[in-house]
Amino acid sequence: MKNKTNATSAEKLTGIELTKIPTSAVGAKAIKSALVNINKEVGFVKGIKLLKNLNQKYGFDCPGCAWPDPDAKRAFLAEYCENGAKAVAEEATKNKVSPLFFATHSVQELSKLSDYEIGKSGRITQPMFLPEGKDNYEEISWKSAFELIGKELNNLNTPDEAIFYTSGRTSNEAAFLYQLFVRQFGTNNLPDCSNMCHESSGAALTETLGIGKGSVTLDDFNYADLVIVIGQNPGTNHPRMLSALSETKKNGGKIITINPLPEVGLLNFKDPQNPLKWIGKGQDLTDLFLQVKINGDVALLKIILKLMKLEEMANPGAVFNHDFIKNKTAGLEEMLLDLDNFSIEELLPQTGLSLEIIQEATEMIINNDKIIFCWAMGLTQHKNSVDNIRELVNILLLKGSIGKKGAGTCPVRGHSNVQGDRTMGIWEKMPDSFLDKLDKEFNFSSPRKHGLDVVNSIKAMHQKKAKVFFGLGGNFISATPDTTYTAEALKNCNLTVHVSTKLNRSHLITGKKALILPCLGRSEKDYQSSGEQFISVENSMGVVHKSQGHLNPHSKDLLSEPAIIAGLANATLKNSTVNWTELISNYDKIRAQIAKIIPGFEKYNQKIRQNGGFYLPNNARNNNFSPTKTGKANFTLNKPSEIKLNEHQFIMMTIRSHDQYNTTIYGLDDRYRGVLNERRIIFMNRKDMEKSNFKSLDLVDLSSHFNTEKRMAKGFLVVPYNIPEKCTATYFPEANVLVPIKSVAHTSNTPASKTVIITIEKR
Ligand SMILES: Nc1nc2c(c(=O)[nH]1)N[C@H]1C(S)=C(S)[C@@H](COP(=O)(O)OP(=O)(O)OC[C@H]3O[C@@H](n4cnc5c(=O)[nH]c(N)nc54)[C@H](O)[C@@H]3O)O[C@H]1N2
Ligand SMILES: Nc1nc2c(c(=O)[nH]1)N[C@H]1C(S)=C(S)[C@@H](COP(=O)(O)OP(=O)(O)OC[C@H]3O[C@@H](n4cnc5c(=O)[nH]c(N)nc54)[C@H](O)[C@@H]3O)O[C@H]1N2
Ligand SMILES: [Mo]
Repeated sequence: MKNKTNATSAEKLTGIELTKIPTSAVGAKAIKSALVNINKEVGFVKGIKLLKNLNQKYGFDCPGCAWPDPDAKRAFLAEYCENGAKAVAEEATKNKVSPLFFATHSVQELSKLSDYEIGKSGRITQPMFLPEGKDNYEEISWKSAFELIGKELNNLNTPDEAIFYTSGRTSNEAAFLYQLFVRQFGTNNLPDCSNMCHESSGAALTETLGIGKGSVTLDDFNYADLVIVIGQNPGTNHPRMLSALSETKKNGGKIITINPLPEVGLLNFKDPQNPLKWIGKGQDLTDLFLQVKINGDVALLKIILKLMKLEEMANPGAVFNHDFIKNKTAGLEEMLLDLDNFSIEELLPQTGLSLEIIQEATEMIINNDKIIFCWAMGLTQHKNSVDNIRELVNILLLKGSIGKKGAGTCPVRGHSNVQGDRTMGIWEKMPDSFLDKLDKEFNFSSPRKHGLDVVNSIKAMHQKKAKVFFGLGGNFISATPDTTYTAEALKNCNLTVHVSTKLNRSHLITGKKALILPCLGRSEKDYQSSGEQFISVENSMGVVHKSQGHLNPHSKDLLSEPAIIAGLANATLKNSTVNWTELISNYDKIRAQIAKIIPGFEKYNQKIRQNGGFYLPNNARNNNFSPTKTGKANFTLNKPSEIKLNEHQFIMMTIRSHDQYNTTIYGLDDRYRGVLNERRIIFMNRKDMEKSNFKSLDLVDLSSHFNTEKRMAKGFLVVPYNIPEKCTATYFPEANVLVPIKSVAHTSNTPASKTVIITIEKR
């Protein structure tokens, strides 16, 4: 039966309409879109109540992105964005997936639906079990579910045969308990969504600056002279960031945007918090737009470095911050020398840009001191993504543009608590310093052998070296690369388990047996034996704050994530040194343990009750780089892209539309790119279309090429778009089937899902 399940979204087309691309982002249309969505999913009255509590100090943290909230004043009904409102609506939806739903819909039947249709089925109300050989999920009690998992885990030859995945919505409290359980069970197999997301940023920043997190705070945007937004689409994915950029501009700062696409939000913005500005032209945000080719960033940044070096040689002291370089950094000479190995003539074609516009950008960098670099997946999901980020750090270091107000690094995080989960120990290779403290506090020996990340977990399941998969949130089959290969890997498992709020494809591509454990969402009240609880999360800028839901739970049978982990631990661990039931009776008890182990969390229970939360320590922010290997901030040597395309090949990036949250599809429109009611599309340059003899909306099949391997995704419509030649774009997750499992970034092992080499054939 399960061999016939569909691992990818249905191929059917939904009726595309191409519209004019809007000239500005947010404004009245965004507000309307948010309200229509809320009304449809939850109803108007409950919807407005929800929005009122979103991102307020007494309310709950938006389950959308990790962009921070203002430290001081928060506008009533306004600290959310269109897509945050949609994220909330998605969780609070009226639709329910009950045992009756599962009894009347087989797994195979459900797998034939599109990701959009699967998600819209609604919230799961009861724990569900898919026995071996059966076609339908059946109701199961929590007790039996925990016992079943405990039995399977204890039957393994070694704890390393189990995989424990986390998606970044999990709270600090749940994450801490989870990693403690997994290590008491005996493995470090703790892959997380970060492995596919900002892992490259963490690797590059730890090496160069001694901290894997960004250095800036929200306030720095008020003081910056220059903000460079590279490889990121905030208009869709971090809309509230546009308000921060707007502040930079009001204070006289400038903005450079580096992206293969002219993303609407970055170019022009209408402030949603100022209704007077909803009509009219809006504010131009970008001062200089560099329409770089996909993966041309190292080449571009290297040209900028070479131009900076030339100017400094002609005019000593005019460009470099010599005091900073001398006192704070290591490796300048090698970096400057290495630049001679690359010529501008060779680098320029990789960027697709004119030298003049790069010179203009370089002048803006030279003439300003307080520079912030913001980036996201456009830099982190390439083979040389770690080089991308190290190279931008080189520029900041030459300028001494870090560790001072208005300057520094800003990797813009995705999931709302992905950064906090790492801080809590969700990582397959946590340092011994953390493990030593854990062992001492809980009186056990945690394993020291590094565990498996996402890509290596998939390979291990494929090779039948791992046999139980447990996912705390997320949608593993759809988020990971190489869908067909990953589906085979999951089907090899004895048991797959998902702790989820909503139905997704990972519930349908299963091991021999499967469980769905339904949990409370952010917006819901969480009662434990001592009374009502709150949880806490860390945003993109290292602020830890509380989050408390206000809605009644969707079903009386939901458990909180901490309660699920405690149930699991009680059923699995014999003679555990942890009293799990006691810890979850009152989350203050979990926080008291965190306070003893993790630096920066001293007096956690007291500090979390302060208005707005508290900042974690950040060495780079304080101009201290002592945690690096040299004890100083490190210049590095980096390599441009090695991708060479033949005449028929294109490079493809897999990106998000305006109407999705990762694998959760809110709707079928990509309003800011002028595409309505269709997701199976490929954006192409008109000249490339002419050369290939394609017309607008031609139906094509896509093949990716890696070494000698070929992968196919069928049935996409060609959409002419303003994108550099030889570059194309499709949506994630529909195109993940084309991303080869072995095509990963060096050092971070992140799938290179923004550089897939493809050919395109007309039907
Ligand atoms: N509404 C909404 N919000 C979200 C999410 C969501 O799906 N929906 N996802 C969340 C998560 S987990 C994350 S990680 C973030 C993702 O946020 P983003 O990184 O903004 O998301 P992507 O759509 O992957 O966009 C990548 C951007 O990089 C550009 N790009 C691609 N390749 C290159 C390149 O080689 N060089 C340069 N310079 N640019 C390139 C693309 O054109 C696009 O603008 O958003 C978070 N917030
Ligand atoms: N090709 C390609 N692949 C990519 C990317 C890309 O740009 N291109 N981006 C990558 C990135 S940046 C990321 S972060 C990953 C995302 O990977 P994941 O985090 O695994 O995927 P999501 O789609 O965010 O997970 C959505 C599911 O989480 C569950 N969920 C929602 N809220 C909660 C909650 O509060 N608790 C629990 N337990 N479950 C909840 C719901 O059931 C929902 O279906 O995908 C990666 N994959
Ligand atoms: Mo992400």
